[in-house]
Amino acid sequence: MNTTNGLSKHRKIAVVGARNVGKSSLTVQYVESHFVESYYPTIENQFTKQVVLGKTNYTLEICDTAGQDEFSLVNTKSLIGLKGVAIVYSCVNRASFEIVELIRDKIIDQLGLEHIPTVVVANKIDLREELGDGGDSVAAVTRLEGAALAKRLNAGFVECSAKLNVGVNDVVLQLLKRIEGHDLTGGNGNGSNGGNGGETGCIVI
Ligand SMILES: Nc1nc2c(ncn2[C@@H]2O[C@H](COP(=O)(O)OP(=O)(O)OP(=O)(O)O)[C@@H](O)[C@H]2O)c(=O)[nH]1
Ligand SMILES: [Mg+2]
Repeated sequence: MNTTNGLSKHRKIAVVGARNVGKSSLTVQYVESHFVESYYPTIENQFTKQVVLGKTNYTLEICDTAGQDEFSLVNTKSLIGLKGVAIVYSCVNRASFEIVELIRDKIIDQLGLEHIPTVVVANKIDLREELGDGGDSVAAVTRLEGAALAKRLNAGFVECSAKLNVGVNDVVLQLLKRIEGHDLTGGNGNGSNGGNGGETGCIVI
């Protein structure tokens, strides 16, 4: 049954973050519904997926980027027309958490904006659970720490596991809602409102 209005809006999003945090695994889990066990460092990959939010069809262009470090910039090509970013860290790798803000700052600098709709994503929660809550591990990043950072960045926050397919759809749902709230208030993506968008359901088709 198709209840949408037949229009499809194009939205480009990028998946960024340090190396080896699971950006490609999350993207592949979201788009192709399977988990990639092996590690192949990414140069750059594009994916597309149709999503319905409320009564609107979206064609999502998802840019899976090469992992960043303190010194790298996201490829300019990935940033052209970008509407939102998912910044991924591994919750069992503190260094990857510590560069989230820097990565965000560099992206908005490169784009010449003050704000871009953002979701901070804590991946690999299955491994933190294996460590036993993460509270005692220096490397592990707790949910509270992740949520506090996201709040400070005026971003959404999702904890997930690409391996177990937990929270993966929620990353896109939250980001799309933020993009739409942002577009409604900021028009061309220049506003400063992180926006929650409408409380409509998101169906992945
Ligand atoms: N246990 C567990 N392993 C994961 C998870 N997500 C990814 N991995 C593993 O972590 C490794 C790195 O995953 P990738 O998705 O390639 O990481 P990436 O961020 O794309 O890496 P770069 O492209 O180099 O930046 C792989 O061996 C994945 O199988 C997860 O949620 N849980
Ligand atoms: Mg990758």
